[in-house]
Amino acid sequence: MTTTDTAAAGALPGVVKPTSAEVMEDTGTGLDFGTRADRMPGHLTPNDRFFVRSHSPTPRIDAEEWSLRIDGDAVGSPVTFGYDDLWRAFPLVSVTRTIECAGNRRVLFGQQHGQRIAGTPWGRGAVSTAEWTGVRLRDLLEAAGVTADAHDVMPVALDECGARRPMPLDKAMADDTLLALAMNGEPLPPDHGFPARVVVSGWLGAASIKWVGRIEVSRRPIHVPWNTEDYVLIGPDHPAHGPVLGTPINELPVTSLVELDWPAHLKPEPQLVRGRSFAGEQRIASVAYSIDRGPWHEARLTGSREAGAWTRWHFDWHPAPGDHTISIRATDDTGRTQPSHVPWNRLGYLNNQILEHPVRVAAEASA
Ligand SMILES: Nc1nc2c(c(=O)[nH]1)N[C@H]1C(S)=C(S)[C@@H](COP(=O)(O)O)O[C@H]1N2
Ligand SMILES: [Mo]
Repeated sequence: MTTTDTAAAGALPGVVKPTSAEVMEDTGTGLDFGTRADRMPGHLTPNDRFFVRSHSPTPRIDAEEWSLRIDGDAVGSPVTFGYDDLWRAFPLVSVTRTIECAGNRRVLFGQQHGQRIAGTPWGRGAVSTAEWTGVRLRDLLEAAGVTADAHDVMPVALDECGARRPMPLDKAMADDTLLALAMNGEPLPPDHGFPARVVVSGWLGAASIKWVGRIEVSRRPIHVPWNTEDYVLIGPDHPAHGPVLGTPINELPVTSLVELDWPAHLKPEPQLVRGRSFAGEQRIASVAYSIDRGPWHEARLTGSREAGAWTRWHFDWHPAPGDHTISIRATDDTGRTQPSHVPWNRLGYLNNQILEHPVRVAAEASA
């Protein structure tokens, strides 16, 4: 049972937490707010700055009345868990994982291709990192007697849009696929999926379903709009297969951001330029930078270099006054790197083109 107050939802803001322009990037949809790249403290994104991407308003759910049902034709014994059961009956696991929306940098994609693209107009803010604590999805599936012939596992949400997206059994059984109950040491905030959300490491954000109320386990592949028409690469390089309009997105490619405003305003003095790169399920191996499209140099990687979470880096720069471009190209330990061009896809997903960050350098900050 869920107490989602739909009657009052129209009167309540779609997002519960404050989304001040000082720390968040407002996409204008009323539901989607990015983390400002130039306001990123530390390795973990604080809960109040973590980006929000919701297709319908944040449901207000009472944990006491909430439950999670696991069923479908590939479980031997369907089960229902309450909130306290989840905290007590299973080993708790914590992992640091980055969540990135497949549509991050869509506005830049539109500029690169000379078109305006439908969908949330994301700048660079649809990526954040938290330490997630919860139970392994595997433990829950085993408790429900998942059968050997299970094919797809699909979390189903309690929000108005009934968000759902399947993943194959092996991803659901992975060590670091969680049903998260806490984020950076606190119970999940309402906007991030309270009381429970899935965290699917290294995959597009849309796989990490928030406000989960049911998990369906199926013997057959499951087709729903989020893997047939949305979160699918659609275009000349991506032929349709049956009900699927193109290539469904799962693992994320290598991407980067610079921790500066856009365009950046800098003074002509020696300074550190900082940024972060993320390689989905893989580990960042190196990050190269170039100034004004000159030779590539290696940035210095700092801190954690875990697969599934972003890696921080920096380099020294003493810029001369004028307009400049900082280019960033990260590479992961499987050799995947950021391309100089990302082919067209209709919904503007997975824009991981070599980042070209515009910079204005002047003695006066207001230049
Ligand atoms: N129930 C539900 N889960 C959802 C969504 C949603 O709209 N409803 N949005 C998805 C998308 S597209 C992304 S990118 C991530 C964003 O997670 P966040 O809001 O915690 O940053 O949640 C995913 N999970
Ligand atoms: Mo997303």
